[in-house]
Amino acid sequence: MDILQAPAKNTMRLNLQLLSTLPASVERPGYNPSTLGVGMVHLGIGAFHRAHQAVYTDAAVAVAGGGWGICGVSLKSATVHDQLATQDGLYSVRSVSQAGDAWRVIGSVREVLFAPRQMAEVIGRIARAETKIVSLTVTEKGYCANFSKREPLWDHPDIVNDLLHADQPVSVLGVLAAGLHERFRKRGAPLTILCCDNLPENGAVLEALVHQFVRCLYPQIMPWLRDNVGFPSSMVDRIVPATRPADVADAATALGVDDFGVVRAEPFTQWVIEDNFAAERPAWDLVGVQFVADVKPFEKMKLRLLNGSHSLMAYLGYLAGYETIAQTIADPAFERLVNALMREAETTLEQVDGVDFAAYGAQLISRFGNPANGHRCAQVAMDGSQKIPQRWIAVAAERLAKGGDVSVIALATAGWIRYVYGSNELDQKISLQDPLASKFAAIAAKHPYDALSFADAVLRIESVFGVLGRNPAFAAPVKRYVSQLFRDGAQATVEAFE
Ligand code: CS2
Repeated sequence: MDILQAPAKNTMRLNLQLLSTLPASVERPGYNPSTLGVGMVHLGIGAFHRAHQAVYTDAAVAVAGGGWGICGVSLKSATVHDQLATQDGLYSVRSVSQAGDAWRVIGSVREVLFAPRQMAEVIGRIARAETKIVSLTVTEKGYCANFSKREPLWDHPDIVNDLLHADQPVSVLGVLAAGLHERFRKRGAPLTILCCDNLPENGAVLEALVHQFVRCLYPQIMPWLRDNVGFPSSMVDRIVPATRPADVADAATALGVDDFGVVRAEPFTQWVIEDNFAAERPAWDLVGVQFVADVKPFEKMKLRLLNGSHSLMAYLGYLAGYETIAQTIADPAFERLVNALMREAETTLEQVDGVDFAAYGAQLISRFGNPANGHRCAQVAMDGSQKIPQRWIAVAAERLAKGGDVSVIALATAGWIRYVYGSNELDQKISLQDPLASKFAAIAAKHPYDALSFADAVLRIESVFGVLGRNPAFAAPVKRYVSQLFRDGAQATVEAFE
C-alpha cells in the first residue's frame, strides 16, 4: 500500500507550528528549523538519506549552528515531495530495537523538490553560492555507469537524452552537469560533491563520471571544475528498511499528529568521510562522523562484510522461504554461512584503524538479527546486478589471485543466479527488480529448467562478472551449486554446506 494511502489517525499533520506540542518523549530539533538557511542539496531524498545524513546534519546544527538546511531532491518519484512538502519538511525517525522504539523529529530538511517538475529550481539550487555541498544517495544504478571502467553508460537512454537536451536532464550526471555549468556562470564558488552510495571509492568514481560527462557538454568549465569542486569518498552505514503502513499508524500514536514521512531504522549508525572538502561543511565531526585521510579500507570492510552478507541472505534466505533478514540469520545454518562468508572476505581486507574484524562481524550478526527491524530479503535483493560485483566478485577475484578458496562466494553467487531465474522454489514467478531483469528473462526463456546452461549464460554477463565468469576456478563451483539449489532447494543446500 502506498504510505500516503495509509489511514490517518489525527486531524493534524506534523508541521513547524505543531512542533512545540509534541510529547516530551519525542526528541525535537535542538534549533529553530524555520530560520535555518539552506546550504546543502541532496539528490535522492529516500528513506536512507532521511535516516542518515539528514540526522547527522540535524545534530550538527543543534550543536554548532550554521546554515546547513537541506534541499532534498527526488529524481524519479513525487512521493517524498508529497509526503514532506505539506509537513514543512519535518518527519520522524523511528529507531527500532528490542529495547523499544525511540522517536525523533528531524528539522534539517528545509525544502523538497521533485526534479521532473522543478528542474529549473534544482539547477538554481546547485548553482547558488550559499550551497556548499551537493550530496547523493541515488543507488548504484542511479549513476548510469560502467563502474569497472569508471565510465558513463554512453548508450543508456537517460544519458543519451541528457547529451541531447542538456537543459532538461533526467539522469544524475545530467543534473550535476547542468548545475555545475550554471554555478560556473554564477561566479563559480567552490563546491563539494559528496557521494553516499555503497560503492568502493565512491567519490573518485563519481568524480571520473562527472568529469567525462561535463567534458562532452561544457569543456570550457573543465579547469574550474578540476580546481574548485571536490569529491570526497565516504562510507555510510545504517540499516533502513522500507517504511511500512504500520509505521505511519504508530507515528500518529507516538507524535499525536500524522506523519506520512516517517522512516524506520536500526539504532546503529556510522559515517566515515574522506577529509577533502572544497568548501565549508556542517560540524559533523562533533556529532560522531569520522573524518579520515583514506576511507577505502572502511568502505571495503563495510561493503564486503555487511553488504556482502546482506546479499547472500537476501537471495538464499528468500529462496529458503524467509521473509526477512532477521528470520534468515536466526537460522543457525545461515548464521554459519554468513560467518564463513565474512571469514572468506576478511582475508582481502586491509587493517582498519581501531577495528577488530571478529568483533565487527559479531556486531553485524546481532544487527542483522534485530527482530524489530523487519528488513525484507526482497528489498535487499533488488538490483543485484549492480551490487554483487563490489560485494562478492571483487572478493572472489582477489582470493583466486592468491590461490585461496571461494566456496562461500560461489554458493552466494549460485543463490543469486537461481533467484534471477525468476521463480521461487514453488515455481511461482518472482517479480525481479533489476536493470537487467529483461536480460535474465530472455536467458531463462532460452534455457527453461536447464540449470547449467542458464548459469553458464548468466556467468557470461561481463558487467557483473568481468572475466571471472569464464574462469573455471570460479564458474565450476558456482555451476555445481546452481544445480544443487535447483535440485535440493536453498535450505538443504545451506545446511549441507561445509
Ligand atoms: C543493503 C543496504 O539493500 C541493500 O543492498 O545491503 O541498503 C544496507 O542495508 C546498508 O548499506 C546498511 O548500511
